[in-house]
Amino acid sequence: MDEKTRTGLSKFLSLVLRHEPETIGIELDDQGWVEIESLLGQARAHGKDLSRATLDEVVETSPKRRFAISDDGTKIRASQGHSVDVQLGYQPTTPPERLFHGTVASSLDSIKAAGLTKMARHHVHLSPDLQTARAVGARRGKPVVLQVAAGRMHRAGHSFFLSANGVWLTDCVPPQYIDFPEG
Ligand code: HQG
Repeated sequence: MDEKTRTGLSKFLSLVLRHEPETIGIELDDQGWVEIESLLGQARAHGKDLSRATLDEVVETSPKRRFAISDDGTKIRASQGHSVDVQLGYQPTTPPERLFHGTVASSLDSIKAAGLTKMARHHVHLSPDLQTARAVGARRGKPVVLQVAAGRMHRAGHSFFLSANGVWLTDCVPPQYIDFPEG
C-alpha cells in the first residue's frame, strides 16, 4: 500500500471511529468499539474497498498508533481523539511533572484567558515531549509549544489519563499551570 492510500484510510478510520460513525451506518459501543466485520461491510457498502489485511496494515503502521484492536481480534476503536460520547475506561494516572501542548499563536490570547479547554473533543490532549507537541501544533500553522505543570495540577486534584497510544488526557488546564513562551 502506498503512503497516500494509507493516510487516506487512516483519515477515514479517524472519521468513523471518532466523529461520525453514522456516515457509514455503524454504531460504536459505550467504550468506542465496533465489530471489525461490521466496519468492513459498511465501509464496502459505502464505496471504501477495505479488506481485513488492509485494515490490519493501517493499524500496525500508524505512526501515532491511533487505533487499537481488541485482544480477541474482533473489534477496533480509536485510542483517543473522539468527539462522540464514549467511555474509554483509562484509569487515572500520575503524570510526569511537565507535559507539552502544541498550538498556534492565534489561539494564545484565548488560552491565556481561559486556559486549555477541550474544544470539540472529550479531553485536552497533552504530549509527553516537545517534538510531539511541535508536530501537533504544526497541523494548524507555525507551532507554539506550551509547557504544562502537570505534576502541580495533579497534586491540586486534577485527573490525568494516559491513552493506549501515549497521549495524556485531562479535562482542562487552567492558565496558572501553563508556561507561555516569551514574546
Ligand atoms: C486549541 C491529533 C482557543 C488547541 C494530535 C488546539 C493530538 C484553544 C485546538 C490530538 C483553547 C483544539 C489533539 C482555548 C485549546 N482557546 N484555542 N481556550 N484551548 N485550544 O485538534 O490538541 O492526528 O481538538 O491548542 O496529534 O490540537 O488526530 O486538539 O489547537 O494528539 O490522532 O484548540 O489530535 O491526533 O484542536 O490535537 P484539537 P489538539 P490525531
